[in-house]
Amino acid sequence: MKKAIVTGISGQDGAYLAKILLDKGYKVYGGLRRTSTSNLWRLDRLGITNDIELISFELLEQSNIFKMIQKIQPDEFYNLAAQSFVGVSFEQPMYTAHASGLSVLSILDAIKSVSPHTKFYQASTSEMFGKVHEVPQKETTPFHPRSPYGVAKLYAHWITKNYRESYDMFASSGILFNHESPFRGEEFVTRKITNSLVKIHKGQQEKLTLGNLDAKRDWGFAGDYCQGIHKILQHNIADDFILSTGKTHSVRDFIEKACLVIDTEVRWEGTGVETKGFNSKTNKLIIDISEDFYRPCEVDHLLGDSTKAREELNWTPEVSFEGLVTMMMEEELKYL
Ligand code: NAP
Ligand code: G4F
Repeated sequence: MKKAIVTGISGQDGAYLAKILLDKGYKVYGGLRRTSTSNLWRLDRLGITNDIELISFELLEQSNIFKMIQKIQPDEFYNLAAQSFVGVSFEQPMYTAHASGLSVLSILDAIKSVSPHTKFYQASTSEMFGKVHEVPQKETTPFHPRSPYGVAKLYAHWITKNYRESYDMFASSGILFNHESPFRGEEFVTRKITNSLVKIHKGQQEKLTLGNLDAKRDWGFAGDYCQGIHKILQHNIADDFILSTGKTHSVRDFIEKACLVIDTEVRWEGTGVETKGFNSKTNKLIIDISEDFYRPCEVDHLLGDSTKAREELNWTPEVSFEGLVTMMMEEELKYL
């Protein structure tokens, strides 16, 4: 039985990846940081909470990381834990640098010292491309991060590569473009939109307040991407791979598609922060804009080219943009 440690087990990707590994017969150790209330709802919804051995894991605690790896001697280590919200990284840049960047060095160094057979996966991100130097972005596209989160993740990405090249470790990174699901945290824009639109639809909320509607993202389904994460560590050599759909949509497109699921059409008026969205049937204001949700520096346009993963890993995303939006809306309608 293969042993895998998955950090960030309480997060979106942690849940999907754990399910994939359990279905493949792995013994899964889920790294969980201590909190005063349980946040295992995603694992509960997948019905896998009791199949995972939960272990105490804190990104900033080097000795905890070292002892855990020494004791478990995992075959595979998936590092999904991070301060993952770009917006917060502008408010907490130092914490983000430690949690999403430097902490990866503790993990790599522990693996090198006490469990060198362990294959390591780092959750890298399209946010590292930031102010993009080419469209679409490939593994060879230069990086230009635009947030403290992107900068921290770039350190983690390069230190993973450096340990691979210096110490011949099996250390790979997946450069994943945005991937969403009903398990997405409510502060990220897609889930904020689906959650709020359904609440408005059910009379539980007045309106939805957003930031920049014109940003474009290459949005895929997290379940598909976690299949890709597993494939990256099964490849015959350690390497870096982009996972993306190759299609991009604006925040505004996402809203319009989501509205269709509840038989609503949006009529837009105004531009920039003055933009307002009305329910075209009732004329009720349902969307407005606040500068509070703008970032000091924006990533305007992400579009990934995942040819390498498609050819070398035989990975393809299955859920379309329309399928993703519908899945997220239907899950909100079921649970709200
Ligand atoms: P997520 O839902 O926000 O999950 C993040 C996980 O990290 C949570 O389990 C969280 O625990 C844990 N965590 C945060 N700070 C920690 C700390 N100090 N010590 C230990 N654990 C900590 O993120 P996700 O969407 O699943 O993404 C997984 C990884 O992929 C992240 O590293 C993210 O940066 C990266 N990524 C995501 C995307 C995307 O579009 N989803 C794209 C590219 C890369 P709590 O539940 O206790 O907060
Ligand atoms: O949903 P978001 O917060 O995701 P963002 O910033 O692209 O980051 C996500 O994807 C990265 C991969 O590229 C991951 F590495 C990262 O961990 C995270 O999962 O924002 C998407 C876009 C941005 O341009 C933002 O400015 O939506 C825009 N937006 C407009 N109004 C908003 C809002 N974002 C949020 N969160 N909330 C708003 O009200």
